[in-house]
Amino acid sequence: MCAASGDRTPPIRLSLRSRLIPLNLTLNLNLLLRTQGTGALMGKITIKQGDITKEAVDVIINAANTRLAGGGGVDGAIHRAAGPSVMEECRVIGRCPTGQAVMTGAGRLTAKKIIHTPGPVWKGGERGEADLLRDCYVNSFALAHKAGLKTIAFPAISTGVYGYPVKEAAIIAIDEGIRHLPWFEEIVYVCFSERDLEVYKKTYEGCRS
Ligand code: AR6
Repeated sequence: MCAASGDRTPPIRLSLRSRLIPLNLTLNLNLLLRTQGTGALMGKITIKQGDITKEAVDVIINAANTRLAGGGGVDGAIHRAAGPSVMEECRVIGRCPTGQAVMTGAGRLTAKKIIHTPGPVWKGGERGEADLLRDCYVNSFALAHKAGLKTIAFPAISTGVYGYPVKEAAIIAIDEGIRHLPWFEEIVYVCFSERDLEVYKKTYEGCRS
């Protein structure tokens, strides 16, 4: 687990073998299973540079805004690539508070679904930004898990227009990825720039050691 990220238990419950138990307990159980040599529950984490709209995963995550109105950055790229059906679904849903997540179809994308999650705007770090960003990951993972989706790709939520420092955001993103790995076959972090890719790779190494 990533030491720099604190010890906050996510506000969700995930099922494992049809029982509902707190996430921290299921992770402990998974560690136990792994030490007993079954490792079957573990997925893999992939960090790459690229365009998330091209990812052949079950679900891609969109760094949306609370109005689900589309915009620039990855949000614009996803809506352009997916086509109008996704925006129509977003209009029906209406709004999504910061840190929460909603799911739509994926239109023309290879992915089956899109999860839209509005990240926090960075205001210096004292306005609950870290908790809200963590909520984006926790709620996206929970929604994907509930829908039976096994492969999931994230952009660097909040680190573009919303100004969240990439290193701090990467720690949260990867920490939550490691915590949720038992429920997914693959978790992909798609970095748009080479600089972000380096930050993510270093953060991942730091979290593992
Ligand atoms: N694939 C992967 N990552 C991308 C792509 C892409 N095609 N395009 C951009 N990025 P941002 P935010 C990266 O600004 O900070 C929108 O207008 C980008 O380089 O897209 O959460 C929404 O409507 C950066 O690393 O999202 C909201 O209003 C990361 O995606 C607002 O921006 C996130 O940058 C959300 O701002």
